[in-house]
Amino acid sequence: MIRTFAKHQIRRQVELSDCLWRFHSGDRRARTAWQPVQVPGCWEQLPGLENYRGVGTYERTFEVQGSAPATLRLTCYGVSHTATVLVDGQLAEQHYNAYTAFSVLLPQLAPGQHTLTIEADNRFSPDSALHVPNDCMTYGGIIRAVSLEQLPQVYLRHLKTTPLWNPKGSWQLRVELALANISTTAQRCMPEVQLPELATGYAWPEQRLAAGEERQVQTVLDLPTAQAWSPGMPQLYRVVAQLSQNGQVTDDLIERTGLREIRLDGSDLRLNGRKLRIKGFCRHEDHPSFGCALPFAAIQQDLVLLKDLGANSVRTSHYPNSELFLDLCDEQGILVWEENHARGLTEEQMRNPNFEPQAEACIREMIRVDYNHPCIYIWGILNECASDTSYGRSCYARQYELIGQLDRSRPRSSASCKFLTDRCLDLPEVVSFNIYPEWYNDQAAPAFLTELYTWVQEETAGRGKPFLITETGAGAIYGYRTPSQAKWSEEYQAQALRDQLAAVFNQPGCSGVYVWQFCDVRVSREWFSSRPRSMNNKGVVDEYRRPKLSYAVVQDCFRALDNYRE
Ligand code: ADA
Repeated sequence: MIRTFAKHQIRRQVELSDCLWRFHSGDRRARTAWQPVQVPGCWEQLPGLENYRGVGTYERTFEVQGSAPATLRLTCYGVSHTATVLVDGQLAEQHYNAYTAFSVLLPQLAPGQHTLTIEADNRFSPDSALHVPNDCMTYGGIIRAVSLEQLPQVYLRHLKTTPLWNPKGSWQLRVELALANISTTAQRCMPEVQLPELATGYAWPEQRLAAGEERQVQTVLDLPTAQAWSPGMPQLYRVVAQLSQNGQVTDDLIERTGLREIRLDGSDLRLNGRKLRIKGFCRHEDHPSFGCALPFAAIQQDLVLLKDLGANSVRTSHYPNSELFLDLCDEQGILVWEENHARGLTEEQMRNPNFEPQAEACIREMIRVDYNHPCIYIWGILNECASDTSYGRSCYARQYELIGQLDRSRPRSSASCKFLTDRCLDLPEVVSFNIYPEWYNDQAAPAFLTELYTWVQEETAGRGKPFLITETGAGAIYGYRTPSQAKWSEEYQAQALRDQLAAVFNQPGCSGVYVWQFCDVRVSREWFSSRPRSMNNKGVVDEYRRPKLSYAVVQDCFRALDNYRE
């Protein structure tokens, strides 16, 4: 399953999960035995490969229909963490980063059967600046869907929608459509866009594209009868783009939009004019039965629990999440802080020559694919990286600038742990900190937060900006109960979260919180010494989603608070 709605009615798109693939550990030349596996999936779920860090090879065949050669587009939505893609043994594409999609055109494939081979490599090395030994797990495999599309000579390459609240007091939608002529001759076509649920649309004049030409057309649609998207009323509308040639519809591309406006107002974040209160959880894509390749049902089950907890937002810590997850958040009105892939990198790690290209590629790919999701209200970067050094600051500045070029409709932020030393608070629109009073330090939560907030307001350029606590929590081993309330007990975690959340929601000027974290997750073996069970045990549920005592504490707190602060 790629999306929760049909992206095409006309164009033929096939998800390559209709049958098992064959897999063996080692690269494509290795002579290890094949075994049948499902895709998406992680090889850590296979007996004997639970801790395998290396290269794995996936392979299957696919058909080109018809009697003439055809151009296909192959899309991999997530390969962890470095992909090498071959078709009929010929190199087609390579890609780094498990959490962003990539596509490659396969031109003029002959009718009949072809072989697709994908090598996935999850090794740590200087070639990988973002997937490093960490307080989370880099799994191995084809962790999200793979699809093939048969493309016409001129096709709809991209559809971007931006909701606008116009001064007359009604909604508009900017629609940007990218066309591509992949034939060897000039082509004429008629692009149009429709919003069926609103019975409106627009048809552009005929376009003539030279061979190989790519072109963008755009329009702004007035939507006087449209309903807004919000957590309480997540109204979505289909945006259906079509391309006609010689009077026949030859291609289509369907997206969804939600009409909502995120605006900064002093120290407040306003959603459709109302002061937002964030009641959120940080969530890793991690599960003992699926690794990071959670199927639709497992993702939705997590969202069922998050809504039961009274949460209205999820922070995709610390990487872009699957579009299935984002679609479900769009449909259920769950706000998302989505962030590029980085966690706790030192200045030395940020000086890896691969770091900036890989981090910036992740930003480009994340925003390109996820831009249309109304649930995403903010873009985050570089969780707890070296924002307290001048070199680190230069990297933060370039990445904030890049986001600003790609999307001016959303604020930017970064979850920092550089208390009293962060040098980047002038750069983002929203100031965010991860705090663990009563866990990593024994300072009482209110005093710790007041000291931090006062420093930001009095000593930094972050003063007066919206302020979020993007992590707070404590560890608890599921089932460890003790009247002494020792650290790692469920009782201690429950009390710490009670104190931390009270401090956050009593802090004037604070727009809300993300609890660290939703569920216990697997971490790299190198982190074993500070992570009992080689897990990050700060979930309010364990890895099997069994609730700890803290579940009811957070639920009581979140349910008692409205989504808005006024
Ligand atoms: C940091 C980090 C999280 C997690 C957390 C913890 O805030 O951002 O990924 O490692 O610490 O559990 O200590």
